[in-house]
Amino acid sequence: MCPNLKRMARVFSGIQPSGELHLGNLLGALVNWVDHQKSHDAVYCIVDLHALTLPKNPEELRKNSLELAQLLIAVGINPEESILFMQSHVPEHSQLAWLMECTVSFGELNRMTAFKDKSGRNEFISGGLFTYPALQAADILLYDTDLVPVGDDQRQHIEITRDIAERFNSRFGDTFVVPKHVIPPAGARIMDLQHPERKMSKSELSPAGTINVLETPESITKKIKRAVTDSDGDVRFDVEEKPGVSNLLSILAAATSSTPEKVASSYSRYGDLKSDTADAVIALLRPIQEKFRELESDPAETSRLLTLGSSKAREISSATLGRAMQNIGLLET
Ligand code: ATP
Ligand code: LTN
Repeated sequence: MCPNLKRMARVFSGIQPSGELHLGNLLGALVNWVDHQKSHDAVYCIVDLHALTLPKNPEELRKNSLELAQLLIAVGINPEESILFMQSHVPEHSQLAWLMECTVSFGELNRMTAFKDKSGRNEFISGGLFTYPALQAADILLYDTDLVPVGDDQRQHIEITRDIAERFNSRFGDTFVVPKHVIPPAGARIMDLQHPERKMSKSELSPAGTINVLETPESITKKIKRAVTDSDGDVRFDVEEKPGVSNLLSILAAATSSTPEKVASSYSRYGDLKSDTADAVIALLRPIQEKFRELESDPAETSRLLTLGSSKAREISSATLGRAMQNIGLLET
């Protein structure tokens, strides 16, 4: 199929089953995923192969993968209307990834800040961690993706995907749609509550700084009350000078569909800002937690939905892979 055929714009995004889903994932990415379903053809992938780039316990990986699928549905992804699937269930991802590895240069991979971050923090650095962006490019390009909703930390990975697609198209003829990223205005970068200079992250061991989507109201309140602020007592959005307070303003703004600047103008005391932020987060998470408990009791239904997702995904991905293999000069079977 020609990738330029007129059709509804397609969004694609991915998330790793690498630990518990947190508020940064929800506000930076998933809220946007749910929104895009209304006006786009949406494809969402649990990138379990990407999770293997850092050492994982097999049982935990399996459990996290199923739980993440249930959480995504609980957040509002509709697997009957959109496509929701596991990356490892669609072999075209690994197959196209090799063509992508051979299209990207060592120098380009070497400039990725996510690799520098993660390789600096881990003892075992796999080859896969280095070539990770090639697999991510394959994920995106397989679906003739127009838009990729992600948090701010993924900007560089989408840029490299665009570079790979353009290089492939110019060497081998029109093969891939060149995608654009979509970064949400509020919540694009939710920071750790204890270390507001670094992002809230699944793989960073900072329990007091991370709010998980399944966390209890008591624990959420406690963590937000203890969040690091500063001593000048002024409620103002200023990421450089006041990272802790600005992070709370971003969270409250994203949870209430406002902007951090607008939210800041309603507060003069850190205590009030903290208690309203805790209440807004609890209210945001309550319905998600309730829906998750329902889904958790029926794992067979989740498996059925994932099988449906991978079969819909393969219809699209096999056509793109075939086109790429042919254009690059591989002999047909
Ligand atoms: P890891 O720490 O293992 O890299 P992660 O918590 O960064 O995991 P990912 O699976 O890499 O989560 O990301 C899923 C989505 O959530 C991506 O679109 C990413 O941009 C977004 N995201 C992750 N952390 C944040 C954050 N702190 N603020 C905003 N968005 C975020
Ligand atoms: N690298 C991303 C996860 C990811 C992704 C994707 C995001 C893998 N493939 C394709 C968007 C599109 C991350 O670490 N958040």
